Amino acid sequence: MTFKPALVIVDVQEDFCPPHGSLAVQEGRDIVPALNELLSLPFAVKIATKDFHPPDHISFASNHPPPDNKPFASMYTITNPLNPEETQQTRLWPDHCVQGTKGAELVPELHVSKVHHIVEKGQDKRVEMYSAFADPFTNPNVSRSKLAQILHDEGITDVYVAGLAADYCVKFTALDARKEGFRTWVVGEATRPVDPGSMPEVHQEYQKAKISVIDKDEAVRMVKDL
Ligand code: VGL
Ligand code: ZN
Repeated sequence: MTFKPALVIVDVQEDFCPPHGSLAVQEGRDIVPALNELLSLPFAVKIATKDFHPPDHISFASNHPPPDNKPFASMYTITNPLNPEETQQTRLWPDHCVQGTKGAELVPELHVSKVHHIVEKGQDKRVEMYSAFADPFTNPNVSRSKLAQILHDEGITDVYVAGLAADYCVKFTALDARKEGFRTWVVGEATRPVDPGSMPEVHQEYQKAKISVIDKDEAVRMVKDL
């Protein structure tokens, strides 16, 4: 059986980390040592993704009128720009990961020199895009990154996902990796959520999708002797 693993490190950017991030995830920066250990392993492809929004992005509460423009609290219905029949309910956020700002940078502690590709996502102001593969619309899909192409071109069999945030971009990236046909592993220890209370439900979704959550050491054991 062939085994050609890829590592996908999701959105380990200043805005998702304490102490200054506008959308800081609790302990977000604490996962970097585990990520660096993963980056030292012989994965066939190592990728870092970046949330990379224009200032007028639809997910920013600041781009909507009051009273339904409270970051974290307000929801908004996004209509597929290519199909008025398809809608998605989405959460509004503080401005974050704006192209060209410090908040959009990968954290400097991350060993980026070991990464083969940086994949940017979320550039289309009209749609939210948690997954590093594509936006959530299907009929039709609006925006795709180059991630699927890279993984398929390399003949990848297994995708290991880690990073931020466990309940948003990591989750949707892992679910899409599975949909793309890869065996998919989430390195739970090397993620942190926006809402810790949401994680039992996330784990149920993983179970349904046949995605395994593993420890960092388990990932090390699987990949180290390649
Ligand atoms: C993310 C909220 C908004 C993430 C991105 O990377 O998980 N969360 N944009
Ligand atoms: Zn975002």
